[in-house]
Amino acid sequence: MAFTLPPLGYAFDALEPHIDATTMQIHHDKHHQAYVDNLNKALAGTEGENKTLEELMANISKYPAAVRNNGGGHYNHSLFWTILSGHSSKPSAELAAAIDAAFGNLDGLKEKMNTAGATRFGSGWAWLTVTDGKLTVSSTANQDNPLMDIAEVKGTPILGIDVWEHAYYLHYQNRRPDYLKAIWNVINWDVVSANYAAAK
Ligand code: MN3
Repeated sequence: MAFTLPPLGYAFDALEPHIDATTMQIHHDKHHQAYVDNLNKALAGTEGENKTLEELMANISKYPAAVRNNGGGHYNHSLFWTILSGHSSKPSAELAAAIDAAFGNLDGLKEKMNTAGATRFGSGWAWLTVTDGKLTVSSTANQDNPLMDIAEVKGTPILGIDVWEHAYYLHYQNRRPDYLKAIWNVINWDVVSANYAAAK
């Protein structure tokens, strides 16, 4: 029943030049693997061992910090790999209409997400979430996410951007805003659109 590392689904260099292959390899094979291993270690022999990741997130306040940090890390990265792609795509008509209604247009969404990511002090994530049927932008610290019962803004995340330094430092060094600007070139809108349809 132990959690396992999901395959990346594309080559490490698929997101070049926006996200470099070495960053992707270390991020997936080392960082994400460590979250999986440490989550399994933290849950071993406890009742949490038989819970799904979503069940753990929904009741995370009842679990030790190791489950919150590593369970969040496993959930967040599992989503992150799927919402990235080297192939160009665009939001579905349905998602595009929701983005226009909430943020004016796609650039309005990008600006709001990039501000959320750039102003998150230290490590964390920027999120596009469906909350009560509406799109909301927020950010969380560390490996927290909007599925957690402790989250300030709760909902179903459909797009998450990792703003930990390990996500961008090799290529962008301290320039987090440049990484945030570039990542929109490799967003997999087919997956984000499907996430939206499922979440609303
Ligand atoms: Mn990360």
